Amino acid sequence: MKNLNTKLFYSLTGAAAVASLPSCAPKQAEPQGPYNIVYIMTDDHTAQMMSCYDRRYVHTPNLDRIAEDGVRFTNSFVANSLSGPSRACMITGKHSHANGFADNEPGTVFDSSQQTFPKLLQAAGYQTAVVGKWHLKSAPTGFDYWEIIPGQGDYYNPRFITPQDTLRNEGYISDLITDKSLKWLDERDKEKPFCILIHHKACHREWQPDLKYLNEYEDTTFPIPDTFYDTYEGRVAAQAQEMSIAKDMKLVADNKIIPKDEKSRDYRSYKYAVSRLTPEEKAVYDEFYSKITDDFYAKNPQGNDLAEWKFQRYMRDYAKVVKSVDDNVGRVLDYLEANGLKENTLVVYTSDQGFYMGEHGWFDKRFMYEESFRTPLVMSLPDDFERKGDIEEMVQNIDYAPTFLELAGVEVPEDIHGESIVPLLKGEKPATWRKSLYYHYYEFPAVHMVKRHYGVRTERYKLIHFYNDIDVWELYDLQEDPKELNNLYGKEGYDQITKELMEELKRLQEQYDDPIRFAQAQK
Ligand code: SGN
Ligand code: CA
Repeated sequence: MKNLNTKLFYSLTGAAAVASLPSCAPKQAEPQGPYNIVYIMTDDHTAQMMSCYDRRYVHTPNLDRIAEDGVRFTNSFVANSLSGPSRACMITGKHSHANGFADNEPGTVFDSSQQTFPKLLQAAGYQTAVVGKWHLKSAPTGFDYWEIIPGQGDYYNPRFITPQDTLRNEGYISDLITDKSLKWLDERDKEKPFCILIHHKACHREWQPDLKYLNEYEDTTFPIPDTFYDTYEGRVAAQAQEMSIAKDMKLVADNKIIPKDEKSRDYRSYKYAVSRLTPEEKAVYDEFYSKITDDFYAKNPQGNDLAEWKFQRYMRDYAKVVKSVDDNVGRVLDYLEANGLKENTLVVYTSDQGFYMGEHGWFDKRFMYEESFRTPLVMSLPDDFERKGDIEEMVQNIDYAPTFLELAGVEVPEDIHGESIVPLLKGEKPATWRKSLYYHYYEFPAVHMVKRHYGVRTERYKLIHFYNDIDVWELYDLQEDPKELNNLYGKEGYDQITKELMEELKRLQEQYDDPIRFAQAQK
């Protein structure tokens, strides 16, 4: 591992020699060895539901611990706001067209023979592991150890797949993923550096809480976002989506109403939701949601009252699921501290994308609008890095791969699209840092009916092109209109900025070699 140390030293200090360090060398100039990487990622966990980003809704003391102790990225984004594609971007460091996994459709399978950061770390002497959600369909490669959930997995008594078999496990998914991760950490070869991906199912739909937390947040009435009743004026694609809390969120599957008619389709949906619970657990679940159901029928909400009732149920269940995530992140942090690993380990907490918590009246993600284009990102840094607080530069999930590689002293391959954020972690302000981000979403027609689009975002503006079945552009001034309600495309006075953004978009599509360059409407 000596080579790793040397390379790392260069990258941290820019110094030309490492052979004999003077004893008075500053702390930052003495890397303690190759850094370990604990990369925790949840599913659909949005920054609005983390108290280190947003204090309106929930309390997440352990996620906040990471941010308080380390850094919080205030401009963190994904490249394609959907689970499988997002995971493919982060593991390859490349946009979707280059890694080949652009959507979650049945025919899309990750080509696991391609270059990924775990493979490169493994080749450099790291021990590598992934536990939890994988969602790339082909078996994981580049890992010494893997134990994943099938597809979206289950919250209660879930199955896990290993190279040998698929087994039902007793317990709640977030606890189990953490148990398995800590076990691996305990049993690993302690002579080698490691990289573990702890990838949770939570907080994915249908937000099923740990039964011990059913009563949490029940006394909370969450404030309704001020865009909840958005009418999507001037935004054709937003009008066509099917991710509205009022219209598309399901009373049974999502809001957990227990249907009375045992012959109905709804009843089958309820039976499916509880199918993994033991009879004792089901009794606890039924008791809780029966009360909710009775209250619902007593109130019989209609119109806006119904939409707001669904919103409150959604927020409460989601918040409970977040509580389990937070507990489990705390367990990992405690483990690292108790085992003397904290000072030499990068801990990353992020999500596969952001999510709508009622903004624009929605749940789900996919759009290049801020709530789902963004993703939370906080990191606790090895002691050699003294950077603390907020990092405001625009970063994207294609940046994780080159970052981890640089931290491991591995050369970053030229074909990776992302940029290593190590300079930002060292407190540098590189003048050449990216000034714009590229985004491309593909999965249409599909669940939630978000049309295909690509776009560019700069610090102030966003230009989006919805193509494929329509040919519609949108332009937002994020400074004047941060909630993206006013599409300025084609409006008087915006010709110049539109032209500049079009050029920037074209430049990015050329730089990344995206074959869809200014696609024309396809009928
Ligand atoms: C499922 C969900 C959708 C969700 C997709 C993709 N429906 O189809 O709401 O958008 O997954 O999510 S569900 O009723 O089956 O939960 S992703 O995070 O995996 O990309
Ligand atoms: Ca997701």
